[in-house]
Amino acid sequence: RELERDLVHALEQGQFALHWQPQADAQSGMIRGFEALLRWRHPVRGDVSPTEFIPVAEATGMIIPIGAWVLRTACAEAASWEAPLRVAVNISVAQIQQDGFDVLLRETLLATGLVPERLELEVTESLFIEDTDRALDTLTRAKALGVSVAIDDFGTGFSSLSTLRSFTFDRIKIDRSFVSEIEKSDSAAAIVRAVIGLGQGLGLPVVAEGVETQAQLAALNAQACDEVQGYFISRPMPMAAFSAEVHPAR
Ligand code: G
Ligand code: G
Ligand code: MN
Ligand code: NA
Repeated sequence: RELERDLVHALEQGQFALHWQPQADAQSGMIRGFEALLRWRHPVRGDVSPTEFIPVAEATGMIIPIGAWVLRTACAEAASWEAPLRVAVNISVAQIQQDGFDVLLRETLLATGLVPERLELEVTESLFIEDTDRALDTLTRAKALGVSVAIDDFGTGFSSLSTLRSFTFDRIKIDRSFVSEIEKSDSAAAIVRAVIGLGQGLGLPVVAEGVETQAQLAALNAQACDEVQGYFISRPMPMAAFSAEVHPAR
C-alpha cells in the first residue's frame, strides 16, 4: 500500500532513473545496443527493485505514465549518443493494450528525434494471453513506423512457439533462467540450443540474457548465439558510469 502511495509521487519528484545494460556481439564483444532498465530511488527505502514496484505500477495503472516517461527518456538519451546503437525498452502489456500506444510512440520519436530503426520494444509472451488481436495490431503499427520488436524472457511464458507464428518479431531473448543453468543442466543446454536453432530457422537473431561467466559465454558461442547480455559483459549502470571505450556518446 505504502509503495503504491509513494509510486504516485515518484515521477513528479524525479525519483526515477534509467540504467543501461549493453547487448554485445557474442563473438567479437562489440556493443550492438543498450537495454534501458528502470530504477527507483525511494527517499526512505533507498533503491527499490523493479521486480517489486513494476507489478504495483501495473496493477494500479501507474505503469502508463511511468512507461511513457521511460520511453521518452530512453529515446531522448539515445538520440544524443554519437554511436547510433540500438536502444531496447521494456514495454508492459498494459501499455500495449492501451489506446493510442502507437500515437505515443510516434510522438515520442518525433519529439526526441530518435531514428525509429534504432528503437526496439521488448515485450513478453504474456502479451498474447488476452486480447491478442489488439496487441498484434499495436505491434504491427509500431513495426510500420520502423521500430523493431523483441520477445523477452523467451521460454518462460505460455505458447512460445505459436507466439512466434502470430507475429514477425525481430529478435528473441532467451530467458536467463536457461542461461544460468547452461553448464549444470543438460536440459537447460538443450533448450538454449533449440532456441538458437529456432532463431536460425526463422531468421531471427538470438540474444542470451543473464550471462555471468566466461564459461557461459563460451558455451553460447559454441552454439552460434548472436548476442549476449549479462553481468559478465556489464552490469546495468547509469550511462555516465561507462568507460570512454564503450560509452556511445563519446
Ligand atoms: O534490473 P532488473 O531488476 O532491472 O529488472 C527487473 C524486471 O523489471 C525485469 O523483468 C525487467 O524487464 C523489468 N523492467 C525493468 N525496467 C522496466 C521498464 O522500464 N518497464 C517495464 N515494463 N519493465 C521493466
Ligand atoms: O526481463 P528483463 O530481461 O527485462 O530483465 C532484465 C533483468 O535482468 C534486470 O533485472 C537486470 O538487472 C537483470 N540482469 C541483467 N544481467 C543479469 C545477470 O547477468 N544476472 C542476473 N542474475 N540478472 C541480470
Ligand atoms: Mn528486457
Ligand atoms: Na528478460
